[in-house]
Amino acid sequence: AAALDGCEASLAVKAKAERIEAERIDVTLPGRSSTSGALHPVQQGLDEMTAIFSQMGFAVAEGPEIENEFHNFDALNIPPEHPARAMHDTFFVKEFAEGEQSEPMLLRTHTSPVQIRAMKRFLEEGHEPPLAVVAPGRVYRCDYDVTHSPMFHQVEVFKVDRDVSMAHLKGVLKHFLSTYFEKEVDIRLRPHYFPFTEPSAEVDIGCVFCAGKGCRICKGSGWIEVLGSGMIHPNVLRSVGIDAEAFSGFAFGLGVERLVMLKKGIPDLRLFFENDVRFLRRMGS
Ligand code: 2NM
Repeated sequence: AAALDGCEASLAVKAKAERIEAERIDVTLPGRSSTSGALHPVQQGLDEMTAIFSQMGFAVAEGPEIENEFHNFDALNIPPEHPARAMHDTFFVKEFAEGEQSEPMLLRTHTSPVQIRAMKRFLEEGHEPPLAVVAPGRVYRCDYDVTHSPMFHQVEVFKVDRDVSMAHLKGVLKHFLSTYFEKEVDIRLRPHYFPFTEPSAEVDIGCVFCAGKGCRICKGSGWIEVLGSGMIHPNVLRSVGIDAEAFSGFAFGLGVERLVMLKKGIPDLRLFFENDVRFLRRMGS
């Protein structure tokens, strides 16, 4: 019995020694490093731009990517024969029946249908302008070359109230562009045409690469086109039931990829969509 006790005791000591050895931790070993992901540069840009407008008091609105012709075209004063409506510019999807009726459906070609929906909802809820909305999101066009992608991102902005003028448009643009580019930028409005605005203007900023001296990027002009804008066409206001005699509004739309490229000096649009981790790592915050 004594021999057995002795054996038991020595086995217990041995087991404990083995357990301590097995559980030994070298606290001097380096830790396991963790890698952290980052938002895609386009998403970062979209968030930054949306935040600037949000801070100015614009409400953020989102809406469906599959739209009907009313919200994407008709309500925006885009005539039935307009080339943008053609199959070769717009992705139509198989018509689907909503209830009894079936109507053509498409991938939205801009985020304006979100604006139209926001205006309609606001009026249905019994409100009167002022109404100011920013609509960020994906849009789709049948277009694919060095400077065009079939899917890209837009931010569109509008404000409707009594006595809204182009001066308000200019002020908002100047504040937005200077905040986004983190420096005081010069802006210039050039007459243009859009069906949904009258008057319409394209907006240029003083070249962020050469400070207006003229370089390859601005093709020697000292100016870079950054977005399209104008005063909302009375037909657009009427299509959602806003009294176009009493109210006016400004609106503009910009391509997110284009602005991110200008801010970050990204030379090729395709870099955004190739998902090469070397590019994504370099752009990670
Ligand atoms: C642009 C240029 C000019 C625009 C118009 C509207 C709406 F719905 F309020 F009428 N949203 N965005 C607009 C105006 C967009 O993009 C180049």
